[in-house]
Amino acid sequence: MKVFYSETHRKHHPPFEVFDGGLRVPYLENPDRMDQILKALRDQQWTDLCEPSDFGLDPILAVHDKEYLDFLAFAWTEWLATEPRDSSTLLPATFALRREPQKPKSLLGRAGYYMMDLSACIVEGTYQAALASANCALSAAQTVMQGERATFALCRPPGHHAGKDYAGGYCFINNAAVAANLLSSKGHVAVLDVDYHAGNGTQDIFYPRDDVFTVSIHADPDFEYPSFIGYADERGRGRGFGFHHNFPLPAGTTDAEYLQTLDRTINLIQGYKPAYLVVSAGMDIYADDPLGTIKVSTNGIHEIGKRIASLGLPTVIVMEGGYANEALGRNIIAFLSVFQ
Ligand code: SP5
Ligand code: ZN
Repeated sequence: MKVFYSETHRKHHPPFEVFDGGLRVPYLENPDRMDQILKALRDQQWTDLCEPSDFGLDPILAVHDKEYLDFLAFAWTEWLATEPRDSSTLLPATFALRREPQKPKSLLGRAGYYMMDLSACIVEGTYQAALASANCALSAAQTVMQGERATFALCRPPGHHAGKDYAGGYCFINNAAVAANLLSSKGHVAVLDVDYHAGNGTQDIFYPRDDVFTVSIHADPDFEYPSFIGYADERGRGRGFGFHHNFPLPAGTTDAEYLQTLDRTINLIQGYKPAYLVVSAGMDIYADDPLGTIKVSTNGIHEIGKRIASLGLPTVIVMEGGYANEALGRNIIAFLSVFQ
């Protein structure tokens, strides 16, 4: 299986994030995640590590707002120019309510406009890393369009929390959405998001569309991040109505319960008859994940892979979250190995 990966992610390594209560903690979405996965992938003879191609900005701008992308491109330089007391990472402390907010000129004002939380830390290499990550997803999509059965985009930073004009949850460019949008030029696409957190960015981006069918299984936002979106009654808008589905789960969900829900999503996707499948593969559903409360085992992850693979669709698998670094390698292998 072709695995698209770029070393450029290392340029994005924020020194900390801010947790509930204002606690500064070491950045959980760190480069070591990739090292753990790479080590495991290199041990398998069926994996073929490939550099992504550069697709330029057009396929990214097909999903994201131009002014938002410009913000990402220049934020770091502008941040240093403000001569902040602590320049280690750009983080605003005031956020825009999405009630037709005005967009201010000041850098911190725009950061608050374009960010939804205190984990989308911008540092010097963030934009470059985000572009390289999107190119991994685009390269994987192109490979599947050329006839491969399945490819893996080993994306970092992840993408599914990023919307058309906002960053959040460690995400800046929505890699899965950019890939799905490229595929949609060739046929209908289904996106299945199994990351522990609701894929709010992907949901937002495709909400009005009926040519990309989106389904997300995740911890109930009633108790978990991202709190304000990801509920079962959100089904799409306009011609997109009926083309989005959320499956919120309680804390403590076991393998058997998770797989029951997964089977429902598999049936929905089968009913849609897509030409392509994009999987937002977050490994934070794993029982020992430091951010998660869902109790899926490595075996459970293997079974999830099997059932998704049984759809028999050309599939782009996109890396999302997963913070139990020590287990990431074996969990990714457990998931991917059934697609070879
Ligand atoms: C891609 C991805 O998985 N992003 C997840 C971002 C989640 N950020 C949530 C931070 C909430 C902090 N709560 C800490 C509770 C630890 N027990
Ligand atoms: Zn997640």
